Amino acid sequence: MAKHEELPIPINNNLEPVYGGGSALEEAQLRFDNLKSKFVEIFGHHPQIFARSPGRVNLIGEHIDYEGYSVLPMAIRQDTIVAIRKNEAEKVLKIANVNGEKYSLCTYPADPLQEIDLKNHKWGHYFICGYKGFHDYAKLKGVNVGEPVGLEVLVDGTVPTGSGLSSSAAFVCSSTIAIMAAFDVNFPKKELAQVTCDCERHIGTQSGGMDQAISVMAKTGFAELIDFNPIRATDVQLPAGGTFVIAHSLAESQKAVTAATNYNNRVVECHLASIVLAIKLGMDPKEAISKVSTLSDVEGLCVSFAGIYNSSDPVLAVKEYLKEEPYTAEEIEAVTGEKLTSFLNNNAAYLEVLKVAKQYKLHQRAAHVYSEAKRVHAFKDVVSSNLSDEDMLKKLGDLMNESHHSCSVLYECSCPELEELVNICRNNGALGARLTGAGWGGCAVALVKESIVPQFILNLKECFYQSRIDKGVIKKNDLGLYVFASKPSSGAAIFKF
Ligand code: NG1
Repeated sequence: MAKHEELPIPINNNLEPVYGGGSALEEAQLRFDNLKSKFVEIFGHHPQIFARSPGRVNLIGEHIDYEGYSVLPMAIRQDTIVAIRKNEAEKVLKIANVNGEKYSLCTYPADPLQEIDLKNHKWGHYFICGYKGFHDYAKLKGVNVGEPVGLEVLVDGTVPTGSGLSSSAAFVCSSTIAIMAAFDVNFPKKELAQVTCDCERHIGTQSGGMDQAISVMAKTGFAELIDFNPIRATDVQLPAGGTFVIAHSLAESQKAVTAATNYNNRVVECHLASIVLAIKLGMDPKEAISKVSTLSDVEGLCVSFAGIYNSSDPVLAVKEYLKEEPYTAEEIEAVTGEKLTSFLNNNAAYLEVLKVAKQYKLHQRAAHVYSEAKRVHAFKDVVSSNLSDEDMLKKLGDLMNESHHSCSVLYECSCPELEELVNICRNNGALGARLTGAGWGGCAVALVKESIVPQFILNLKECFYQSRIDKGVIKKNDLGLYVFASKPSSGAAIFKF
């Protein structure tokens, strides 16, 4: 039987396989009905096809996907649905949103080689990202999709934006899949995960690949261990009796705006840490610069070093060879023998980082990445062990707490609101709680015994959200959008009715 990741995106003629039954199905039916009627209102005819892709919550494994390490997310029920129709008569891409007040109609030429105007940010850019990604990949695979044609598109997204729940991946993946289906093509899931990850470079953001992989490959009822190079998904059955509660810190993480000091800065620090480690562990500087770019590239050398102490822990090499005090660019250049601006100049985003960075915390970032990578496997080992559900949940909670500590202290990607929220979760009975996603705002995820979930959510409302409601930061009626329990949901799908 073909492996799950090698299968194409499933095509359904009804909503049940994706949305299940009960109120979730009813809610989905309403959204699809609304999409259909709005599509007719805007474009004058019915859509040809629909595609959906979900957001995700990362349970453990933060800021390590771009270092080549496995992560363990699950899909959430919130998703983006894209309704689409080819329009052979007009070579224009028209992208509308059901929330037209917030997201006004965007139009683009049908030319897949167009450059995206990054200075003038528009929500529709994410669709064009997928459009370019699809055409690039079709060309690479020798699939003839003919002359560019117009597309009419209507989008409905329920993944909260800027919350660390991958609304952008849900949008890019559902767009790419809708475009693919409109052209009557269906690539295997793992190829789509790669295409949708790579195409984000068109809008100037970097992506580690986790979000797209889980959005495309998720299965109802399972979290997934996602490996990279090559992309692979392994089902992880979570223990009974535990539920993940997702809670928004209400600090919005503006990834694109803060990239140079936050997300991309950490990518550069890890890159530099890996080169310095490689050189200190005996590699020729020129070779290190050309061959090493992630901490996983240099893990083998670190593990060999640890062998001297009868250990296999790469953190020992970090402790030995990377000083705890931050490095200046000059200090790193003294090791590499080459200017940072010279060997990182093939990536514009890196150059932006170098312009604003005053120092580089190599020790802390590498210690986080290696220890977090280990915690992901420890998490997977715990769920596959013979422990009782009770003991399993306790151990998983401990790993989540350790992960948060590492993100907060070593990787410095937390913020005061997330610290407050994580503490409130723990004080109200969570077995473990941590920031999830990139951090610097966005959501926390807490592991909570199923039996106390309603009370837990009430307590969060009282201890964290009430004061914010009183100050008018959020509306009382919107609370359900900011704090909710989540079960592992299904991945991307195409609908033809
Ligand atoms: P979010 O939280 O969606 O911005 C980002 C990256 C992930 C991963 C996490 C940190 C994108 C689209 N997503 O997630 O790949 O690196 O941060 O673990 O860049």
